[in-house]
Amino acid sequence: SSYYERYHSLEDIYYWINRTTQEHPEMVKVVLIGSSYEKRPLYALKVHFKKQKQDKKAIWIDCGIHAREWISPAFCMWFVQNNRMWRKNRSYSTDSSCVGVDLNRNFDANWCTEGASDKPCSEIYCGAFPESEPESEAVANFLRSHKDSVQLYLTIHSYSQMLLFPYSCTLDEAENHNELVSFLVMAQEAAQKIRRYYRNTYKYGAGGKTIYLAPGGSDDWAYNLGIKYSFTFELQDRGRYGFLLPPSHISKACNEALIAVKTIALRVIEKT
Ligand code: 0X9
Ligand code: ZN
Repeated sequence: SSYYERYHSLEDIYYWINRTTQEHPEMVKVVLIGSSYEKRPLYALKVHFKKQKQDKKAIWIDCGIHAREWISPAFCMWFVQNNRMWRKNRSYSTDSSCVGVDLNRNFDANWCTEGASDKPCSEIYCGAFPESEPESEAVANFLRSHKDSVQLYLTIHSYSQMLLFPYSCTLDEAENHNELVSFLVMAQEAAQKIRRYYRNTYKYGAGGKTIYLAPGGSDDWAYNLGIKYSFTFELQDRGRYGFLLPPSHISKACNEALIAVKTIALRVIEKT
């Protein structure tokens, strides 16, 4: 069971309060509001779910007024716990209280067209302009300055078990037909190896046609930059656990991805 599916001693909870505030100083603040009859500190955690300039409206929740009701403090910890399903980065925009840009919509490849959103609250928010985010800018800068040596660009995501290649930012095929054919051949060979060695199925194809239109992705951007071979890997699984893939599945998921990387890399070496 996870940390939050167990009951914790007071000492543990003090430690947890400390760790949580240190890990997320912008979101969680600790306020000492007094002490118990036995002189133990009473802390309030001030949680900001959105950007706020001053103190705005708030909810008070207390847990554990009755000592034997252990589920009550467990709920307070559960409540504060971060959103495991968060997708975007953590940037604040000036004109919205919603947090985060989808970094895989923030690259300069048909930026913010169909398949992305200009609404800051969207899960696929493209940001204010291409490379507006420090994370995408850093990756783009590095690749720009190393584009002559980087022969193969791989970006690893989950889930759905797919090997995708350009384009995702348009339904048009990659302009060079020969390149398109080599993408298909490489992905097919990689998927066949995964099937043979790990008995697992991976789909493959151009992103836009295989899953959906998604402009502003790093793979398309890198390909347009001149890195000839560019793939998005969507690792395990196909939806049973989804983003919550259990640790016991890590080694198989990684080994099958590794065989795909090796297969594709070997082909790239042959061609260059
Ligand atoms: O939508 C995405 O960014 C990727 N799928 S995910 O479920 N991991 O979010 C697919 C990316 C495919 N490539 C591009 N959109 N460029
Ligand atoms: Zn992803």
